[in-house]
Amino acid sequence: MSPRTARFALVMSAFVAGLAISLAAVLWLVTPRLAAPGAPPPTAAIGGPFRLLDQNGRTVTDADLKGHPFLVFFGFTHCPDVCPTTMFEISEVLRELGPDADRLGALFITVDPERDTPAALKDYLSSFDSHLLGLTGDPEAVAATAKAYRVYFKKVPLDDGGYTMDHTAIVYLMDKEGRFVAPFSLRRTTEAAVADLRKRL
Ligand SMILES: [Cu+2]
Repeated sequence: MSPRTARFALVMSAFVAGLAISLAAVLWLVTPRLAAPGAPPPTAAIGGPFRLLDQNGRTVTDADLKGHPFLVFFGFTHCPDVCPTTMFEISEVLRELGPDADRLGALFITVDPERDTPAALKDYLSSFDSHLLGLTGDPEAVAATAKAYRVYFKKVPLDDGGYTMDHTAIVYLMDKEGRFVAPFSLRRTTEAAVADLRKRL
């Protein structure tokens, strides 16, 4: 082989190897994961039992929500933008639902129980629709609930000595049995969001 042919062969084999790796990656992504026979559907992996305190200091468990579909959002009252925006948008949906809002649960679960006491949640939620239930608890109970919903959160120190929280910002729609239905999109008109919820009531 001339040096030129050898170089060409080398480049070609690197190209083919790269192609094979890409193809394998694509196949891995598009192949549905095989579940064990009799295993619950993957959506069952989101949600689960919890035992927390609401903004009035009352104990609320997942059992209290049985029989009603519900929305769940994890956040914290010191959040500068995402949480207040989401709470505002959910409030718009609840208002548009009118009396039907009584047949739906809407949970704001804090990822910052250190600062978000029931009293802090009560104060925060006074700016939003009164159907919203703010939930907190001891850090272990909150962390277990977040884990059940596959919610990521992390304390991030700020320059001023305080801290903020990084967190998953998905609104979950759960059915009457407490099973995950789908992420609930607020990137649509209030009417469209309400029509989606009415189907579940
Ligand atoms: Cu937030």
